[in-house]
Amino acid sequence: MRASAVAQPNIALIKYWGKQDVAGNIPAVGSLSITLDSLETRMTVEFDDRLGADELQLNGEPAARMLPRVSHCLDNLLGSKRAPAAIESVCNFPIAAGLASSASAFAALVVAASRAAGKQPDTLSLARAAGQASGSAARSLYGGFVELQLIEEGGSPAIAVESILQENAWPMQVIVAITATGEKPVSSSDAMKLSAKTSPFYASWLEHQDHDLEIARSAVADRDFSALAAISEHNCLKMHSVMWASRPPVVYWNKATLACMETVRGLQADGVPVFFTIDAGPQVKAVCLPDIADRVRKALQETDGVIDTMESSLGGGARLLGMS
Ligand code: 2P0
Repeated sequence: MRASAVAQPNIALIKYWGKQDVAGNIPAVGSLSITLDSLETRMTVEFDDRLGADELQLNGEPAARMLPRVSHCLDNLLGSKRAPAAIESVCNFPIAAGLASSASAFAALVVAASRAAGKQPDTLSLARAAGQASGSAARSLYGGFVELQLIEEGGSPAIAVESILQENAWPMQVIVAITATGEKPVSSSDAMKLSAKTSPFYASWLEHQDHDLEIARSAVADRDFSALAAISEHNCLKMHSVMWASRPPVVYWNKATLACMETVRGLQADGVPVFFTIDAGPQVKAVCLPDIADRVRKALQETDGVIDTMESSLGGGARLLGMS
């Protein structure tokens, strides 16, 4: 059986940074994100006993380097006695450049693989399987505004994920300013470990996250844009401060990253409802209300060092495209 699924990346407004269980990939903190619409990864999975081992194609090319992580995710989902899989991944945006390509990839993978194996687990089980491969991927199983919480289950930490507001309940537009292409110098996983081990701000980051989440959750419930903007920018800058204070420091920004932040600040000074957020990469994501998206996009396009922009509204969670 062959199954295809699609998933979108998500952008965290309240960030996941740090792990409490590295082996199980359980985050140290909860997070809150928005799922995008027009950026996507499509995954097709077919299990075939005749294959000697798993095979992965990424945008039509063999992708041996990424295969172990993908195989490991399939083992976690279906057990290591499963048949070898042929996996095809097609991604319509840059990979490993701070645009959450692993989130959409693993979310689409768990949906396609479970159906190709004749299984139909509930969404939380799929989210947990995706999250084991990439923490942020757990959120891409759900649409709109999504919260990932940490819970205890049978004496062990686990994640619970839910959509707290559907994508069409509070429309937003996200404009991504691409300020560099190419892969990032340090993976988020490595940077998180370094932060936990060496940053003097890490303990404080952990301590205040629940409070930030509470403020963001209320802002979403009240559709209070300025409250969401303020806590999102604060949480983003706090995460980057943790990284900057690590040894060696982890700095994902470039000159254009800072220039984009200044552009957003300029728009805010003119009363435009927009805010920025930045993940483990140099790209800047501007989140705004849909009616002023053209103005925000134009301002970012005109910012020094911006190579390109991408735009997306909010989207739904990962879903099956078809089986054959
Ligand atoms: C996030 N990031 O909440 C945060 C903000 C980057 C900065 O989740 O180690 O690729 O695979 O669990 O999911 C990127 O980290 O990390 C991420 P792993 P992942 O979106």
